[in-house]
Amino acid sequence: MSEATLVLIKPDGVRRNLIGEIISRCEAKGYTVAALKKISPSRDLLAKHYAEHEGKSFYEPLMEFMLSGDIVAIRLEGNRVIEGFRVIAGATDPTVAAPGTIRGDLSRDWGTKVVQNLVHGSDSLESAERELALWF
Ligand code: DAT
Ligand code: MG
Repeated sequence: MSEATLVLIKPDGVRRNLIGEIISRCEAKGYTVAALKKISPSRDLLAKHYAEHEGKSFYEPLMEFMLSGDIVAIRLEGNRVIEGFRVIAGATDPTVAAPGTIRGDLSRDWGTKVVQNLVHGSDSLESAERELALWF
């Protein structure tokens, strides 16, 4: 049976008109966009989404950044898509993310308090199920 993950195109990706580029990379890899919506999430939804990071130094800047503009939420499907999307997304820090990845090719350090790295991808089966239920 096929797997599903939550992909978010964060406000920097939407502002920079990279929605098509990012979705193209997911489709070119062979994954299926099963559901997609552009939304302006509430603080409550984001707090649930990022509950694991509450209390960390970058938590407030992260929340402010995620509230700074529209987000595109995608249910992406395919065998091993949770792991596979994180590979094509690249490392969290865009400065060192490998060339060929979304973050490595399209993002960089802008000197902000929180890393702006274009995309979110669920990091485990449990996270994917929890996050998909929050956003869809
Ligand atoms: P990822 O998005 O790669 O799963 P994460 O879940 O650890 O990374 O963190 C969520 C987001 O928070 C991440 O995309 C960017 C930001 N972030 C993480 N660690 C950070 C740090 N040490 N300094 C600044 N921002 C950070
Ligand atoms: Mg994460």
